[in-house]
Amino acid sequence: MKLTLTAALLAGSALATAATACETTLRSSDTHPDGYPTVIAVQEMGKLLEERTDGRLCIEVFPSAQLGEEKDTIEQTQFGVIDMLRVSMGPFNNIIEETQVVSLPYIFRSVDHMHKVMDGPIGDEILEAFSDHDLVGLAFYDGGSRSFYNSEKPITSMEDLAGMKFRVMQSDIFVDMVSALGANATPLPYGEVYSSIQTGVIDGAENNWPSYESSGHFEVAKYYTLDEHLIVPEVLVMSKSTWDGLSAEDQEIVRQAAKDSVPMMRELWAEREKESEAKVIEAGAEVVTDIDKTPFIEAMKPVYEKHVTSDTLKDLVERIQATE
Ligand code: BDP
Repeated sequence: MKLTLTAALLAGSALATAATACETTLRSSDTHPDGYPTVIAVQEMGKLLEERTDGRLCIEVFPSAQLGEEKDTIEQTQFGVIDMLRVSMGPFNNIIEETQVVSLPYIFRSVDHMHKVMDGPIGDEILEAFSDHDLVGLAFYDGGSRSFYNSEKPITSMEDLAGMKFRVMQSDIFVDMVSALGANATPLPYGEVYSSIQTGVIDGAENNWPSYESSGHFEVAKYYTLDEHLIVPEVLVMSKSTWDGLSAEDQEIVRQAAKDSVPMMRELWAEREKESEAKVIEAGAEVVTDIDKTPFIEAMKPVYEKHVTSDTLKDLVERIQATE
């Protein structure tokens, strides 16, 4: 039997939790359900923390948006009500300017390009930007690439999107991105997407394979078009007030444990992308893979013109594009 990395880690974590008694348990929020790569990665980071601090620090992950939708949990983490948060960079766009650069459509040529950028000095600068907003940026996780899906028809060209209504994450860039493609955007919390498609309030949304699958959106929106307009990394942050309560030594251990969870997360992600794709296709999703992205990329010029106006963003865009 082939035991996947996910299954192996889940089996291990059940044993580990049973034996734990921690001095301080950090509460970490995630919108995704148990077993999702981001949730497992933070649980694994918690195990590293527990080992490396001799039980001074552990992490408990609250999955499935138990602590709230992303926009609210960002605020709660800034206020120190939640200690840690794994979230998409998208919902940070209206708060932290530097995060906007990774939300620009087609800014990354590929996931490899995104890794190169986020693993280097540009990624460090973006993590650093969180510290002006009562947060500490710890690490970036994978979020694959995002594509459109809908309940109405297969989208085979940009023209097919005309007049359709899509949910986007709560960020002005995504609203303008959808408008530039000739469609209408409705910013909504993630948890409202399923019922909004089901009741016809929107025609569809956009996301990566694992989210499209785990949210069940494929059940109500079976047409998925691989236009891959966004590659938005995920970020793991800690509340500044929690951080300030840690010793310098523990801060360093936290930072390192977060970084050490990244390679494992990427492996889990790659595995899950394939599993999710296979699962939705098996369940009847119709996938359009043969799509000419050139018109989509060209249509994004006004989005860049409107949003990339400050020196900070212009410089980041230039350096990202120059990263080989
Ligand atoms: C998923 C991200 C999650 C976002 C969600 C969304 O992992 O953080 O909440 O998309 O579209 O891919 O809101």
